[in-house]
Amino acid sequence: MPLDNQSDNRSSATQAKEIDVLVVGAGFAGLYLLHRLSKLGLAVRAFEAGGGVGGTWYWNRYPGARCDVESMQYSFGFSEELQQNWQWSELFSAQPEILSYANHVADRFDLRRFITLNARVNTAIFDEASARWRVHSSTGETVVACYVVMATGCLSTGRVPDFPGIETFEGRTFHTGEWPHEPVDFAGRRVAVIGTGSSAIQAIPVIAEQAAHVTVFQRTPNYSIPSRNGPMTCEYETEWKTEYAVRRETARHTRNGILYDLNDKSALDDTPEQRERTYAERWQKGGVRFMAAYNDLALNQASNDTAADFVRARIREIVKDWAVAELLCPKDYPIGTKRICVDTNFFAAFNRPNVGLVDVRNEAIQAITPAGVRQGGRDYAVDDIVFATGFDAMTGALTRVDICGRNGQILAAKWEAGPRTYLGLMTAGFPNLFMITGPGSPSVLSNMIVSIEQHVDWIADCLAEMRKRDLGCIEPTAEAEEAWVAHVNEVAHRTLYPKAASWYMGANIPGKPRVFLPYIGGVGAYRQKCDDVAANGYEGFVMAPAVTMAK
Ligand code: N01
Repeated sequence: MPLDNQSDNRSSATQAKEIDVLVVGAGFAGLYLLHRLSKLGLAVRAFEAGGGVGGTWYWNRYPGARCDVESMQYSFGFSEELQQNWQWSELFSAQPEILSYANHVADRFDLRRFITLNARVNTAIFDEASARWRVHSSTGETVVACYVVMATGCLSTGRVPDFPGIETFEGRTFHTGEWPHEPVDFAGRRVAVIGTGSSAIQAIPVIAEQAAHVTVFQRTPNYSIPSRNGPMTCEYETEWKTEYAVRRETARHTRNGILYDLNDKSALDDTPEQRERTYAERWQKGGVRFMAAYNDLALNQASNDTAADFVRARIREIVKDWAVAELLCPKDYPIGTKRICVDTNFFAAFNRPNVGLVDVRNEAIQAITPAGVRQGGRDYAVDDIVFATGFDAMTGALTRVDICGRNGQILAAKWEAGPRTYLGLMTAGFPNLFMITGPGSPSVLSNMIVSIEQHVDWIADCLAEMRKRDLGCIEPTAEAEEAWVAHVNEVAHRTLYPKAASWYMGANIPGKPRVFLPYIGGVGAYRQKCDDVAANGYEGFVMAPAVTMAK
């Protein structure tokens, strides 16, 4: 049986109807939650919508899918044995290997007994009299829990735009975030790829190697840095494993939870020649460390322009057709303010005779027809369409569940004008409902595993403290939430990020409020804030006595 398909209900844990904590999702966040909370002796269960564990890495199986944070860093640090024993085969691991790792974690820490697979949570209703959540899943099962933790991921609600005629298409369609489990053969086929975000940028070069022809429909060009991926060397692995304890701890206090050499000076402090050398070195090393070439690339437009100019020059060098290169050069937003992409041969793919680029910025896709894509009055006949069109990021997975808090308030309604949280951990009016890497926390601006571990540890420590003090109800105050929302906004608007129409701003979903969703104050500063809140008696939260939380 393939690892990712294991459905193991061997223990009574998955049968219990009244529990302490229900975890929604069994990706990396859900797995670590189950480990920490079960170790505390709490009665836990998880409902997982997928047929296996792994979250993002269970769903995103498109060709070329891999992580753009190095595996030695994009991995759990909570267990010394785990981090010493597990071996990564490449610097940047591909999806199958990361999924194997998630399955290994589930087995190694005996977590499957808590997880019900193929169970999507549809409704969660807070009963004020008993201070309990009633949670209903797609399997028809209802569980009553003191606490609910939404470990539903930031990029888990895929989105296909509402193109007219989409239902008439006679070929195959795919969304990168919900890719089939069996291999998809593109040999000899004409493929349309819609979108040029991180997913498309990884998928296009791989699909182009198989397909007869690939037509890429691009609305906004992206800045992308070569990954320079390669096999893991014994020396590199040993260097990391010897230093793991110190390196992990250092990463927890950095700006985005990733260790790389931040050049702590302004781009404008260097001469143009020095800058060119610095950027060239980073381009040669590859990966997101390019954005750490100077300390003000996210803050100062003039500094940012120097990095953006460098990348545009590289695109013009790589892409042979001048007109295609110009279309692929991002020009109207600062580099890094849409998620920087990391690629293997993306720009070079446009030198292939079987890859074409269609600009849909000025003339949008008019329709999907039975035979293909219609744009600019022209019909592009294709056999397959790959929608690499992204996600309802950060809020989508939360608001699509019918979450009903105090006084019948629905979460989606409360967040109609944008998400409101305290620390990205909880939202007022929804007692005992936690979020992992929720809006208002560093989340997608960080190494997700570092942020997941920090949130899980904070929540586990909080629940342990509540149990010690015989408390069973926690909720942020409206004032604390108001102040945090204002702070998240204020910090974001000190940067260049709001200048781009990005999914960070909700701009990819028609009608979604334009609010900067993650917290950009930095992983280290944010961790300190969370620790201070806890040390000050959970400042900004109201805690009330327990009803009957299990001991
Ligand atoms: O999604 P996206 P993604 N007509 O939203 C286009 C993470 N990730 O799945 O930019 C035409 O970035 C849209 O155009 P525009 C990473 O955080 C990580 O690629 O809105 N085009 C855009 O080009 C990433 O940022 C990894 O103008 C339309 C594309 O579709 C996040 O996931 C790998 C359109 C969507 O790009 C999301 O990436 C993959 C329309 N109507 C993903 N609507 C790694 O670790 C949308 N588009 C490497």
